[in-house]
Amino acid sequence: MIPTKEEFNKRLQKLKNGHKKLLSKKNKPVSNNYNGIYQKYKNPILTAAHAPLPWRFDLNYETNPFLMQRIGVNATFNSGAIYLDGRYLLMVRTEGWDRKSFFAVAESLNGIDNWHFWDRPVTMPETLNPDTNVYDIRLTHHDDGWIYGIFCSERKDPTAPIGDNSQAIASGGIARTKDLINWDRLPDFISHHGQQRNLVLHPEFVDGKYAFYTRPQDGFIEVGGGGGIGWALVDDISKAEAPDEKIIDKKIYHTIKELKNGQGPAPIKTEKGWLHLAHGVRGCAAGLRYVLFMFMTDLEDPSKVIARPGGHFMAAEGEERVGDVSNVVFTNGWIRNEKDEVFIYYASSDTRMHVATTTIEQLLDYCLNTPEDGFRSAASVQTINKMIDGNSGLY
Ligand code: M1P
Repeated sequence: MIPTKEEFNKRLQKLKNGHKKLLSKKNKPVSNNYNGIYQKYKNPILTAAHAPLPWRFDLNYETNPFLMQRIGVNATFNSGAIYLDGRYLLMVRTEGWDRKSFFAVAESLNGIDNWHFWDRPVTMPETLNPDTNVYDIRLTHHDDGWIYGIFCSERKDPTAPIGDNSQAIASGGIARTKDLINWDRLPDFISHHGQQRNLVLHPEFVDGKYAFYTRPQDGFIEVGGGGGIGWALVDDISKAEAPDEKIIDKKIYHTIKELKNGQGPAPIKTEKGWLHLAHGVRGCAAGLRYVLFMFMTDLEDPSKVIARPGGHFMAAEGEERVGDVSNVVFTNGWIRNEKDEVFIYYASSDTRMHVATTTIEQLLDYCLNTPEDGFRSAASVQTINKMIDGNSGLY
């Protein structure tokens, strides 16, 4: 039986109340995972259920008397981030039931809870060769005055054999804006070193040029001979082309970045150097395991690594471990506010968004005083013993 208008209105009210309750839910720090480095929070900050109701439901009784969800959001993850006029803004990779990702801006006043999406998703202009899928945007407020969005643009590989729908080509999409609403799309980044994902724009000119963190890869998933975090200087961002890419952080056997690694958000400038957050990937029987790690580069030469804390900075824990692509934490957005607090926006298992809070001081301490990876079990034991010796009489 078709519901009456009265029943429809009741269902709609219930839906609205539930959505409002979800969006206004307070978040609390997790109390049992102290590490002194950052603070995780109990609830994800954005899930598929946070997507506005008018994006998903036809709210007209005449055309949708069952109040059916006509369009679905599957996941809200890998978000770029920016702090603008005292507002914490995320540019969220929003994935529909149709598996297409698009960008949508969500806003919060405290960076932790009460996130709500702007009324409409972002209309990102296409190039003459339209993207099949766009995702993982990094936002950089550049010295030239523009806010750049650098993202992965994916298209089917035209050379794939007939019937092979798995081969794709990833390249770096570039767009710029002043308000996150109106975007100018520039030509895609041209790399001479294969495909590109995890392309990030450095916020300052270096030697008068635009500087990019790159991630050259031979294939779409397998990086082959590529796979490290690269560095490339570009003369003209309106036709960005990088003949040279130098690897500044390579993948290394038997580490958290054995298979591949990629720069996260644009680095943060401090008086002691640039703070970098990145992801490292290794393979195991359960598939690929993605964790976050940090490093620092020199203030004058951001391509020179000056600190390499060993091991992972963050890994998926508890419920974070399960999702569409399990055992993954990924970040492409963080925010430093005027109090030097840092909000790390990370996604778990390609499904939902979380926040972890820390400070510039803590991150510098972490990067400068965490032992480096010794690359052998015996070296790890030596490092622990050194710590135990130093702790003598203190415990
Ligand atoms: O599924 C995990 C991640 O895989 C890719 O990252 P990378 O290029 O480093 O392997 C991306 O598709 C990313 O969006 C995804 O979260």
